[in-house]
Amino acid sequence: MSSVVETPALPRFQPGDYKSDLKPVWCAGCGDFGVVSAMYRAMAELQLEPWNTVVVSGIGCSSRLPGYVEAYGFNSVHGRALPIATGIKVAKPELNVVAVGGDGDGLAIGGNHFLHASRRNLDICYVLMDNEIYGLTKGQAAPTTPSGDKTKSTYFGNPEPSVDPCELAISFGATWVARGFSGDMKSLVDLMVAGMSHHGFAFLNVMSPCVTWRGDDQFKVMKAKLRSLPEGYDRTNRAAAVPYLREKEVLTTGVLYEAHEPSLLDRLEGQRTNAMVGHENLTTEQVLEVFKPPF
Ligand SMILES: Cc1ncc(C[n+]2csc(CCOP(=O)(O)OP(=O)(O)O)c2C)c(N)n1
Ligand code: SF4
Repeated sequence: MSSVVETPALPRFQPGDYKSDLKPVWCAGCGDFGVVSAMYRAMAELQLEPWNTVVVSGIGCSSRLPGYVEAYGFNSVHGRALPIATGIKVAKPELNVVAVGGDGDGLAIGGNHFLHASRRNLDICYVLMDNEIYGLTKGQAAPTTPSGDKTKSTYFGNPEPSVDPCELAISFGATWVARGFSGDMKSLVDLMVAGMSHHGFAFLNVMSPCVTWRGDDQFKVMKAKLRSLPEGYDRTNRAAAVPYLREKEVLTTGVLYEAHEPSLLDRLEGQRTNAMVGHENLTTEQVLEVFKPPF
């Protein structure tokens, strides 16, 4: 009897299949290269179909990322990645929706949308590429620029207190919140896979150095501040992350918070189902008559 050795089937998509024909124009050494590479690997791990996936961004160096991914993409308007991602998810819930952008895009002009996207808890994975500066417009202070830091717009040192994006996401109602580093590929891929698989709004804050406007040692500075969560950390406790996020000079990485709650679409579907009890066999015209506003 001849023995047939079966070769295991290769996955349908390899990381390289998600690489578009567009060559990134980021500066050599920009942390965003690590983020897009991690995204190719995470997409391959999840075997996401490019034709069922959309990557949406605002404006900024980091917001160029959708152009480098072989999927649907939308490099939209400054600060508007999340409302556009929300519209896409509501109109086409079957799509995998990933939103990306910078700390300026997402926390300054787009800060209001971050609040509402977090609390609506739609199935969107939001990757915030945090270089603590406005890169594209040449180095002005952003909401994550540490207080006291000199930038092009804060010559005597940043007079404003900075915000922690993860603390904001947790208090706004995001149901999965994590922090990674663009220089730690393995952990970043794992975080992206987990965030993209999460049911609900997943927020991933990726520390991603800007070598041009934050100094070419920002990589080292960020790396020196990274700390992992301790063994036994309870990520289901909403308040547990806060002390770690408020530690000065420390950037805590890993999954800080995770909860399993209905998304906005689940809640709407629940309302629709309840409202239809007793009206199951009606025609569309009859449904419109039953639910006519009483004025
Ligand atoms: C309505 C509007 N306001 C301001 C700008 C100018 N602008 C473009 S990108 C940007 C900030 C980009 O910073 P960030 O989102 O942190 O991305 P990075 O370039 O650092 O990746 C600003 C202020 C704009 N394009 N549109
Ligand atoms: S300016 Fe900064 S954020 Fe923009 S591409 Fe260059 S290194 Fe990256």
